[in-house]
Amino acid sequence: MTHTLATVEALFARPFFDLLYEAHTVHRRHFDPADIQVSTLLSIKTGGCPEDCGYCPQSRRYDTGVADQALLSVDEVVAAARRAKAGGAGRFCMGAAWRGPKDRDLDRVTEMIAAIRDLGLETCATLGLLRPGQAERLAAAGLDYYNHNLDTSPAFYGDIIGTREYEDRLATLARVRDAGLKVCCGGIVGMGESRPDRAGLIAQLAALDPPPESVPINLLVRVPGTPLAEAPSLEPFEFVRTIAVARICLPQSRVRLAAGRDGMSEELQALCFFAGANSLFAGETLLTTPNPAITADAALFAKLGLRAFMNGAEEAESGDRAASCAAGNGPRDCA
Ligand code: SAM
Ligand code: DTB
Ligand code: SF4
Repeated sequence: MTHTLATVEALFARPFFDLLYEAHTVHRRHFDPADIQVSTLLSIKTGGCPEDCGYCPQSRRYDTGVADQALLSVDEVVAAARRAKAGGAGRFCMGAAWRGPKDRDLDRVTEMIAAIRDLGLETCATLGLLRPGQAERLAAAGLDYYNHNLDTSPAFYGDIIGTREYEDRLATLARVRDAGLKVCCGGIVGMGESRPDRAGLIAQLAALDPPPESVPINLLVRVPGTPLAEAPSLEPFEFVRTIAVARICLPQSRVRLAAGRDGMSEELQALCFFAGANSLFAGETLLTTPNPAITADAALFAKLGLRAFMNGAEEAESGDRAASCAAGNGPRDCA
């Protein structure tokens, strides 16, 4: 189904319970609502980034107190991936504070990817803009997902970022797709954007062909020292609406309740899961900012009857893939 800016705005405008009911109905048609995909993040290269993204504590233009850290060693990253697996994660996501990687950087990152895959984890990387040939190198190393966010609507984008264009992001996403990687692409809300901007972001995501397999919806983490440190807080029901609209417009994608969970009540997170979020980042730090404790997430899962979704790599190990596909909650390549 085609979603224009106008149809997405119309979804946002629906009465709250009508919207939630439709989103939850769509959700159940495509997923088991008890399954939550769990990723763990690690910042493999931190701070000192030349870009000017107004939300980001890792830009060297802002004084945020984030300590710079050069690219970690393969051993350090593999040790973190082992801990993530022991903590219940199915996917390990590596983030780097680069405008984009140098070919030399990819020598080490590709080694990391191969080693983490060998642990039976899915792999994801978010390294910035990719040049021709770089996505192919990541795919050859066995990378499953590449994360690159559109962040916001085309109209609001220039208010937040000056050092890269919307079109640059779309070009990287096309390279990722053409290399055969799965796409993780979403955005951030709560940056002072309008509702039409939130609708514009979702319309752009839904227009990607094919749509991204994974869609992180981040609630801005307001970091002191960044230009968005004092952004007005987003009304919580508006955040739930954003998740619900994303679910309706991207019915087969995993919609991730991404950054911003640390400040959310259990009740708000539960509403987000009901509205169609079925993925999250687990672990006490995102890239540089806090995230709920694993014990807190485990308690919430128990209260709500949720469980960590078994990913493709684990299914291959345990032989449960066919059963999961038959139940209609397997990976998208089940068919
Ligand atoms: N440097 C690479 C890039 O920008 O593509 C990869 C890392 S970057 C930190 C990954 C994503 O994290 C950004 O695109 C943005 O969507 C998200 N992000 C960064 N700072 C955030 C914040 N303070 N709150 C919410 N999301 C944030
Ligand atoms: C995404 O959409 N959110 C994650 C991940 N992809 C890389 C990053 C959130 C970063 C939040 C700010 C920080 O911890 O530095
Ligand atoms: Fe750099 Fe990525 Fe942060 Fe932008 S979001 S400043 S590119 S690390």
